[in-house]
Amino acid sequence: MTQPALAALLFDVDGTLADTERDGHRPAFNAAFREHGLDWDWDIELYGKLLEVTGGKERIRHYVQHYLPDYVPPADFDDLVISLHRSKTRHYTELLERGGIPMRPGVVRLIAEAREAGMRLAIATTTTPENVTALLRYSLAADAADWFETIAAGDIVPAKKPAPDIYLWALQRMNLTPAACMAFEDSINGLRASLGAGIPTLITVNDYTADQEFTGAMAVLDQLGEAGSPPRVLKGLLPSAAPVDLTTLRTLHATAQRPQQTAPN
Ligand code: XBP
Ligand code: MG
Repeated sequence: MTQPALAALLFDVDGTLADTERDGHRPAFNAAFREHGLDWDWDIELYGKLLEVTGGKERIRHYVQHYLPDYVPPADFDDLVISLHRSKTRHYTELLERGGIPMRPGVVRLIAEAREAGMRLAIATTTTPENVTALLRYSLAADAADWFETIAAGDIVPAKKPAPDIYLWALQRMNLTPAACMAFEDSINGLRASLGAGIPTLITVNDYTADQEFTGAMAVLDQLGEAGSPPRVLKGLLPSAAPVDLTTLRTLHATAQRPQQTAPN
């Protein structure tokens, strides 16, 4: 069977569009803990382990269950988690507003080229919607949220990545088949989600995910690259040594294996 033409690019946010985890989400969690009088502190190494669990509220619960054996949760623990997470979101979006986190190399360039070519664009992420719109607004362009036909984010589906649900939700909203799309991810949880939805996926790793095993990805790169600093290919092949552009993506997509879709959670 021939592959349908590439019609849409679906982007993960954290770690893919921008390196938001270590110096964005992590300090925002810590600020929220301090604000609530808690002495919890997630250092860079611990946070790398906690990233195993996607979703901020889910991550806080996981931390309490697995790292604080002596902590006795208060009767209103569910409310505490919600309050902590609200405070974390505020700290995080304020950090973005201060211009705290740039887009990763090649992201602005590729999105501009895709828009010019009329390629359909979407976001598929586990992070809170306000975080996405703040990042797009302050690190991409004032109206950048409007460039994306669908922003699938946060609790919109109960089962977060690695479940395929957020991608399936976006596909349904856009009335697209997975084979007509390409996903951009940075982590194994993200790759499981996109492949589970049947979408061919390109990985750009970051410090937290560089050692993960990306079986099934079309290719694994260190970044999308810019003129003068091309991507380093860590796994798979790129059709050219140039920064990743639409021509590269179309060639990769035309030859990609079609991942087998799994059932939603
Ligand atoms: C992103 C996440 C998110 C953020 C925090 O994963 O795991 O949980 O760290 O976001 P992915 P919230 O890049 O795979 O979507 O605190 O808003 O949940
Ligand atoms: Mg990610």
